[in-house]
Amino acid sequence: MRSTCYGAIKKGTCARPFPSAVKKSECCCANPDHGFGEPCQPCPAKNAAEFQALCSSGIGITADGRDINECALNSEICPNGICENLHGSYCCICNLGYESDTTGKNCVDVDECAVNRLLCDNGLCRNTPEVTHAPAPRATSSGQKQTPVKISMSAHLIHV
Ligand SMILES: [Ca+2]
Ligand SMILES: [Ca+2]
Repeated sequence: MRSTCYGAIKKGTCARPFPSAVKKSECCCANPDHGFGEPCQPCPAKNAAEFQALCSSGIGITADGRDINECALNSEICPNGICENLHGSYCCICNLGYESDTTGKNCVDVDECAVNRLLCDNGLCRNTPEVTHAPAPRATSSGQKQTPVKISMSAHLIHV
């Protein structure tokens, strides 16, 4: 039977309900940190026998062996990126100015200041959670205009 799936459990209370009602295995096999049902119960822990019984094909697969579309389940699964459903998993395609971490499931802000120390030549570079804005575009010796965005996206090209 279908019921509400919750994205998180905070201090024992289910939080962040997802919009559509799903089966327990769609909710709990997607992520054992979810909560399920009305009243909501925490999903069985990943190493619990109950989880093995419910999710016999492992994380990301329903009880009847179908891929769980994590992107459809949780529309906010990829902050700062776009979710792509994969068989048994998902990944996040990150927005400009963000890069995926080693799991491919989180988009983290790129520290443009660390990537390119020349970004703000005569100023103090401060990383921001978006594409870093340096002072106004300026012409290079070759006369080509370079915008700050272009600099931050191609840092290793201007080390000369
Ligand atoms: Ca999937
Ligand atoms: Ca940044």
